[in-house]
Amino acid sequence: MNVHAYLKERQGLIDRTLNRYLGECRQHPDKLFKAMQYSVFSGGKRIRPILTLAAGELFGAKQKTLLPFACALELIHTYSLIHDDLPALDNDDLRRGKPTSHKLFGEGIALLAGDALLTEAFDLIARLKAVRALKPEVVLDLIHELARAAGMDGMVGGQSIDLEVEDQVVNLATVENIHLRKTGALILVAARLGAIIGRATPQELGKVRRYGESLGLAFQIADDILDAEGNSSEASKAETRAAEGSRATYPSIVGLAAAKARAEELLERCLKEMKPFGKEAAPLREIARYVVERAS
Ligand code: GRG
Repeated sequence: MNVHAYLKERQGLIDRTLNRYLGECRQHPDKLFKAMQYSVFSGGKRIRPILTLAAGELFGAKQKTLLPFACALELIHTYSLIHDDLPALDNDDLRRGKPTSHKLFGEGIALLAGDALLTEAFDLIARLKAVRALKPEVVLDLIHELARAAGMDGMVGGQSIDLEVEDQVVNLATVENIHLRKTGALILVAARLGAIIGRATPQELGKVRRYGESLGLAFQIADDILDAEGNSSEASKAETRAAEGSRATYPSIVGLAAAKARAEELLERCLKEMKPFGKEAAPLREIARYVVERAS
């Protein structure tokens, strides 16, 4: 399987679907909608929605039922990036090599664009016909999983702990806990949503959970390795942060070689969890390889 061709095809599908869903929104106020569109279509890799599709398809779920949840996740991810870039948090001028939302639209509109994207994510799920084909109790479970992963128990909670320990000397366990929540929760839930829609058994869901947890942590370690080696579009930010001494990362605590070894170990765990599914799980295996090998 050619993972790059696979990802490109899937990115196209997600982009077209997001474009269609946003096209159906109330597109006013104009400036707010433009700010939402700008960040949604500024070159994200779409890893989270692609994971939802891949996990769902492994269990035979229909693409049209998976897409609303996949796209909702991408909207939530986009909101988190907009807010993370604001002066109150990371105060970044660039994201994906382009001006951040608040640099173009002002802080107030950027804040609101993030809020609106988060709300729109749940509106999508509530309004789309394809979701109504699912049993109401399944939809509620999916919404519950998504909300928990995005909120205090997941991404927002992780970001909050990250802020609390800023400028403190932290150990590896704390860094892993922050990563598992701040970055890992959305990656994990991306795979879980697909598997739940595909009616995976509890045993299968356990495998998907362990795959998603390992992948989430590996994703952040790989991202930090790319930053540390100056190979990411965010590398200049990492340099600034390193100069300020504000953020503990896996490579900064254990060094680059050990961070790479840890990412490889997590990749092996992902592959092990997917082994029983045979060739049907090739996309999930290749996504994990892609995430880790980007940084090796
Ligand atoms: C502000 C609510 C709130 C949360 C902030 C996700 C997050 C928490 C902050 C974003 C900044 C950051 C470094 C997060 C770590 C996760 C990460 C590596 C995000 C980038 O994800 P990619 O690589 O981004 O999937 P693209 O650009 O491809 O969409």
